[in-house]
Amino acid sequence: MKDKKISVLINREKKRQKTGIELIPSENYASSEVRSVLSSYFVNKYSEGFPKKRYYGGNEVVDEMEILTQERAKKLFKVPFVNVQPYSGSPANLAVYIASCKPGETIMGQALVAGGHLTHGHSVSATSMFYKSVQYGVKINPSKGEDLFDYGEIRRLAKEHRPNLIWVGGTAHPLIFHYEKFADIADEIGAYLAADIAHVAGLIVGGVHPSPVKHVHIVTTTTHKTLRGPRGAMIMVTDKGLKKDPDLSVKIDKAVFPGLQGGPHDNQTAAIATALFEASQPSFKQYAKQVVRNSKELSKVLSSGGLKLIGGGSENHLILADLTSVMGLGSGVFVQKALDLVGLTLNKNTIPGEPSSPFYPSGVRLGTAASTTRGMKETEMQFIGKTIIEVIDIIKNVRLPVEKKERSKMIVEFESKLRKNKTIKVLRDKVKKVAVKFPIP
Ligand code: DSN
Repeated sequence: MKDKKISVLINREKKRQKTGIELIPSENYASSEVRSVLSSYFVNKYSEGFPKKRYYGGNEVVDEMEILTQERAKKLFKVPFVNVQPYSGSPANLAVYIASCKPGETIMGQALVAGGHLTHGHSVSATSMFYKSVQYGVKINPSKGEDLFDYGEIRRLAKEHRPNLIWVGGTAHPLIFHYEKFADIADEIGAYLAADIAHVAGLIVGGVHPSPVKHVHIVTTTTHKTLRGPRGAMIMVTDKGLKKDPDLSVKIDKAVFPGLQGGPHDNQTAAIATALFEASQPSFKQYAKQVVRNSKELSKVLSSGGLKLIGGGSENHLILADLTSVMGLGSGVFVQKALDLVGLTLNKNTIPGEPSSPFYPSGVRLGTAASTTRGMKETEMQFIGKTIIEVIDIIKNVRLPVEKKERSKMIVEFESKLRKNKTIKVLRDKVKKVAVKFPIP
């Protein structure tokens, strides 16, 4: 029996992905092999527990598959232990808390507004409800070429609050992470250091971003961003982590199951194995290199078009643009919506020291992981960058109403007016023409 309604929606989504250009830096295109493994017979199985230690029968094949996934991850990331069962990044990070801290203990992470992640101790996340969270930020106005982190300030906070666990890693950080500097601080106070490499995992295995493995105790990652796998996550323990606590890997396993999760999604685990296989091929190194080249090229075009880029540009796959000088406070929503109309998908995002609010932030975040998977190179980045600047030029006089009640109505009107704009229609056609030249897997 065919589910026609879902078929229609799948086809519409496929068309949207094919005819537009994906710039959200946490998104990518999994290969058709990964998508096919996701819908394999593994979808039918329950396997609570871990290989050779299951609560259900019939797991002999699943055991082999999960061990294969673990071996591939260990080899690729050069770690002695991995748990490949977390459903996604947030549960993976929560498992790290359970394994390394008692409820109520202190943890420290990069603030979301400064480019961190909700699970690194944001006030609305379980990670600050059950733990005492201290947040560090980034420099608001760093000098040219300077690191965004103020290590003196991070060290001061660490010494004052003595967290048990420190996070390094973010979701809107355009520069390379210097893990060794965080390690110096964590080691000084005897804290666990966990690197959340969700955004840069593919760049690390591709050799274009440093690996945290030597410096940290725990590494978490999602598998669907630059790593280009299915949605999912992994938690790794390093040699340094096992030296600090020889039971750390057992604690991580227990935190994932039975601490937080039930049966692992075996189909997802198998698809992670396939993604790890793909990431170990020489072509993946070329991919990772091109992602960074594209991001640098796109940064150049956006900068010369008058946009202020946080960190002065990009050293990875990600760009964070501050729109305040061009369109005032809280204008990310207008740029996101206007670009959606031309088929360029990015997301509104807070900027360091956000002067507006997380729902109406003053920046946009974009990246090159997905477009590079389609084979786009510098020429296409120039086209994308120029189109973004052209769209911003059309809407540059729009301002977010100060009165909160007026905002949603005004945004609806803005969008419907822009939909009729002739230049926007022309740009939509141009984006489509470029996009369809680069097939999605
Ligand atoms: N949602 C992810 C991102 O977009 O970066 C973080 O979890």
